[in-house]
Amino acid sequence: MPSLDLPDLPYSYDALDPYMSAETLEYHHDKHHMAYVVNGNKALEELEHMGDTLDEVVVNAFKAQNHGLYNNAAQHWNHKHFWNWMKAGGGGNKLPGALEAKIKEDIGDFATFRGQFIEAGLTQFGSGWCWLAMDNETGKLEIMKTANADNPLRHGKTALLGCDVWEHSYYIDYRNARPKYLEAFVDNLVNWDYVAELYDHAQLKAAA
Ligand code: MN3
Repeated sequence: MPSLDLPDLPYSYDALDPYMSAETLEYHHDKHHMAYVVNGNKALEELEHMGDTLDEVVVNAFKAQNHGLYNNAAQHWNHKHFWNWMKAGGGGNKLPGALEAKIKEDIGDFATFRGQFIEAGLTQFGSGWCWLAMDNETGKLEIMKTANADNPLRHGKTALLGCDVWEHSYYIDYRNARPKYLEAFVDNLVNWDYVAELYDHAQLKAAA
């Protein structure tokens, strides 16, 4: 596949204020995400073809036990989506209907989903991510958490929503208060339209 590219943020640096500051987004996007892109490209340069798409590269790097490439390519994947999983004026319980019904069927009502998602982020020891994901075999939605760069792809699951619980994502705005950051993410930042878009795409893929 072509080399990894750092995408622009889909909003201005101060768009998510006060829930996520411009300073956090500048460091997180321009420095942390950029480092994954640069290091991922360095790892890719030394290898034969690792896949046609970023999804394939992530899964193939894991299968090859190439930790350097996996960590950077997976973090690139995670952050590409993470910027889109947030928007100004987002969050809360106004979910597109089909997605809301599916969450209710597989996980529970919104309060149950919210509680489990936040709990997964809180109990991820050290750096990592918490997720709303769909199992590719059963089609069921579930809450999961992963350490460091790891993501649902190599577990046979499709990520619909993820929250970065590395300290670089919240320390400037929340210091060590990870619970407050996770609450702000769910209540004020989630871009449910993007989550619904990924859900629709996963449905089409499952039906194909
Ligand atoms: Mn991050």
